[in-house]
Amino acid sequence: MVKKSKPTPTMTIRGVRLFQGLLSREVQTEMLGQLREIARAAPFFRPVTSRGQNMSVRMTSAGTVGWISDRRGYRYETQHPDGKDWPPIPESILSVWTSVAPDAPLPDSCLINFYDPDARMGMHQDRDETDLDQPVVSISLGDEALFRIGNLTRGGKTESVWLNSGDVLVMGGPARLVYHGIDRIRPGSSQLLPDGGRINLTLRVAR
Ligand code: MD6
Ligand code: FE
Repeated sequence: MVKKSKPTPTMTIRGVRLFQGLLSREVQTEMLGQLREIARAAPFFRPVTSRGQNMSVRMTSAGTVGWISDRRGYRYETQHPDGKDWPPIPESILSVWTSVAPDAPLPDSCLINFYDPDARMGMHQDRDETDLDQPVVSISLGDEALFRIGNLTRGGKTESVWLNSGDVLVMGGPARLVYHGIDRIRPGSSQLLPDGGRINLTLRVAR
């Protein structure tokens, strides 16, 4: 279980609120087991950008809608590319949302990204959701990742922070649309995933 009382951020960078070490090892292990079941029903796939480039992360989703990227562009869809509904978002993951975003409606989508040692994510905004007043909550599991935070427009000075397994981050309010990305992961920095790598969960109110 995640603590019910509203936690205080350990750090706020450009309005992005970071809750370092919010999830105990036990909670992380429970989530990992549930994510394995999700991946059995909705296997990870490597998204292709609208320009035809393979992304380096592998993705799947849980919830009533999941995030898809292919030659037709980015969008939320009610089904996995295999044609099946996405699995529901596990309670343990929903409870992180209600803990750090108690005033927001429940999320309908949980994007699951897997990073192998060479994976990264370029600077981007999350703006495919219908109501951009609702926050995005992100959970880091496994190897540490260098998270870069930029500005509301592309370019300019940036600040970086290492995200560790069990850290939770909230992008809401004026920080909802800041550019951000993952420069690299630190392979072997966590023992949570037996074969290494990093999983990032992003919870959203998509529709
Ligand atoms: C990642 N995260 O941590 C990538 N997006 O692997 C994101 O792109 C992200 O952490 C929106 C809000 C929080 C995030
Ligand atoms: Fe993002």
